[in-house]
Amino acid sequence: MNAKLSPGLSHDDLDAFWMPFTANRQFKSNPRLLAKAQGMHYWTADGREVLDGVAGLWCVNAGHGRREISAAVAKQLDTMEFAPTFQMGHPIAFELASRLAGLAPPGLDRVFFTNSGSESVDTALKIAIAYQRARGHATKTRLIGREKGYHGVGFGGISVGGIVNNRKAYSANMIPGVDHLPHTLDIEHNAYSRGLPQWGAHLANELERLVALHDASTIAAVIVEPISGSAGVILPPVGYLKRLREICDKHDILLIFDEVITGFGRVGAPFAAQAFDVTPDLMTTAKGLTNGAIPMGAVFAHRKVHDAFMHGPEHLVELFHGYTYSAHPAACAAALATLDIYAREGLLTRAAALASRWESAVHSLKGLPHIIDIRNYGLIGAVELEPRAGKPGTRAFEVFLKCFERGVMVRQTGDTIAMSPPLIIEPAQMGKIVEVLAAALRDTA
Ligand code: PXG
Repeated sequence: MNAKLSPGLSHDDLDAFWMPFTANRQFKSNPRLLAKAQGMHYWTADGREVLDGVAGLWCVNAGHGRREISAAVAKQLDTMEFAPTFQMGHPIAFELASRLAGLAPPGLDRVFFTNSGSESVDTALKIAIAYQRARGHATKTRLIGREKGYHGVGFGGISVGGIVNNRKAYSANMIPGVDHLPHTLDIEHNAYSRGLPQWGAHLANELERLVALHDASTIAAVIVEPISGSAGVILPPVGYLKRLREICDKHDILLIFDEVITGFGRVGAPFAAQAFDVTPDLMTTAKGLTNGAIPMGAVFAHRKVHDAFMHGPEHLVELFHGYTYSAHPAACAAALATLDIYAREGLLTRAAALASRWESAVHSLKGLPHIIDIRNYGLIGAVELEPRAGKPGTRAFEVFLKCFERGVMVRQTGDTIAMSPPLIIEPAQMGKIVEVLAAALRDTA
């Protein structure tokens, strides 16, 4: 197989790139190459137009090819490609942090920069533990995550995460002192809920059980995704997140929201914390922060968390943590340009206006072959398929491939098809996503 896949690239050239979260051998035998993007679309290396139903990977919230972002990055690289932020600073890092603080829920106005969601998670976990120590509660070190949670791929993130395939090879190497809440996916009670499911708020009370088991004096923080994406779009039952907040307050435990996918407009408000009216103490973000154009993450800390570190001699470093590329100038420029677009086009709240159309569109699939549940919130949708006996995930993978062949990119995880289109989507494009998915489902055994 030496046919050219695109100019300068043949099948033999695919070997060196060990691809992330990919069936490498299968991919390389039948590659899917994206070569260009604009607006709501990708174009494949052989020139086919593909409607982007997942905002790249939940990150290109303002749609593709935003020249304001590339121009801002180019200008910044020409002016100053890099500047350290350890014991030094550069102006737009401060400007960006202030702008972000202005978008965040009340109190979460201190921002620590990272380069990815995984780094944001590990940063937030470390801040939580160090915060407890800084205020004299050095025994509060335990972290509580949740089954089916996804918090990236660092050792901290997989330890609090709850996806078995991400954990099993490292089961002896997880960070110690972690426990997990049960997940909130319950198809038996909640199938075909529109928006948040009514059943299941009581699942938050499991935190009381873990407190009774471990004692609050050992627990630093609870981390959850307000809506989990990677495990197949799992929604918080009505009242669940408020209850978690209450229990955390009662026991002096920090609450961390991992908003890597829910942040920056995905659920109809800047952050899910605002959409659900529950304010965490720490909030992890990445993805939509730069519209996916340059890697960047940000951890929002409540001022009380930040201020607990600001004691002791002023010449000493307060938090021994950071990355060479924390607040990289090119990433800051990309983020500022992205925030300008979000503000100008109202994209951080647009999903709220589109949510009911989106809900109707995805729920119109009910009754098609293999579907056992449909879930939605904001501009997130998921269709759950009956797994094939003994071959979990294969049916949904086939559906994903068929959609791609028919010009729509969705995302498959387990037996779920997940959708999270750019927030610039128009109703006709929602129609196309659903139409192509319906055809692919009818066409799949
Ligand atoms: N936390 C959450 C909640 C995420 O969704 C991460 C952390 C890690 O971010 P980085 O930037 O380190 O990848 C994520 C990432 C999917 C999918 O299809 C989701 C993610 C990544 C890749 C695929 O659901 N989320």
